[in-house]
Amino acid sequence: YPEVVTFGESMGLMTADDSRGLEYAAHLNKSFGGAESNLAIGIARLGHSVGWFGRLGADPLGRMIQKAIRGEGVDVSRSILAEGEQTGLMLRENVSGHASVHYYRKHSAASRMTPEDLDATYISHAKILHVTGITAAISESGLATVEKAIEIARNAGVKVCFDPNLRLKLWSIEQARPVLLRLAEQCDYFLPGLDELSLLYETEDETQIFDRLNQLSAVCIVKGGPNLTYVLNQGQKLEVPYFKAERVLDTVGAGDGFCAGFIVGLLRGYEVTEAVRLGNLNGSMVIQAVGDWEALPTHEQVEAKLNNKVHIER
Ligand code: KDG
Repeated sequence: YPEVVTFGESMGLMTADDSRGLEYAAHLNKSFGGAESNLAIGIARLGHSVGWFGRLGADPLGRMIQKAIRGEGVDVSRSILAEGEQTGLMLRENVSGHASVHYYRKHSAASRMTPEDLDATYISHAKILHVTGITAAISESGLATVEKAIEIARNAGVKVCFDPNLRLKLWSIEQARPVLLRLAEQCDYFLPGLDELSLLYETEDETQIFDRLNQLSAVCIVKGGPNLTYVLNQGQKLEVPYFKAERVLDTVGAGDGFCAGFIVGLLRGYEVTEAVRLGNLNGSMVIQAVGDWEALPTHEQVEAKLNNKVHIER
């Protein structure tokens, strides 16, 4: 059984890497994305065992996604290719520095995920279960699946990591708030961004935000501070600085890369701040190339970066 288990919606991703945008671009670049599969790929590249599952359509996109995730060394044995259902899709463009995403995922196979799709034995044998608020947002049965998975994990003593991944194109803040705050109470590690917390707690006042976080039993890791990540652990607030990225080409996936590094740090028994440091490093590397997961580093690349090793290609 894998050390980490995660699940969620992965979708085809078509990007207009053309300043004319989706409306006028002649070609689209084809890949896929999904917060949880991004994370799973990140963990596999760092050399740890991880399982990702989701409901995909038995269609070309679904097969492409399942094969690609498997090819990254992630266990996909519990994922489902559902006959007669469709894999979700997202389209992206970046016109004059303005990035936007368009989802085609209503009634997708993933949104039909139900608690019956969960393999309780598989989850119970993991060390860490990672879930995100995206699965809670896509449908009522998606939310029920997240809640059931958390219950299975908690009963088995499996640690639960939760990234709210607030997506306001999927639900309103009024719909999201009670659900995400309830899930935050059920996890061991809560991994929100500072911008998400402002919306969830309806304040930009950081003192108030951190007071609210201190009421949670979870260790809270707050991404997106001024070039640093905050750690709130048993009433203590610590700051872990970012690694400077040599260039920033695409920030999508930074949070998932962060969570992958952080979880690997936990698996290795690092102190929380050390695990956050690995998360920061991982996040800083994924943003240096276009794509949600393609530039996630391997263990060797992370080691080389930490030891400032010069790499000679030929
Ligand atoms: O965190 C990156 C994800 O947002 C991206 O890969 C797509 O999962 C996705 C979503 O729902 O937006």
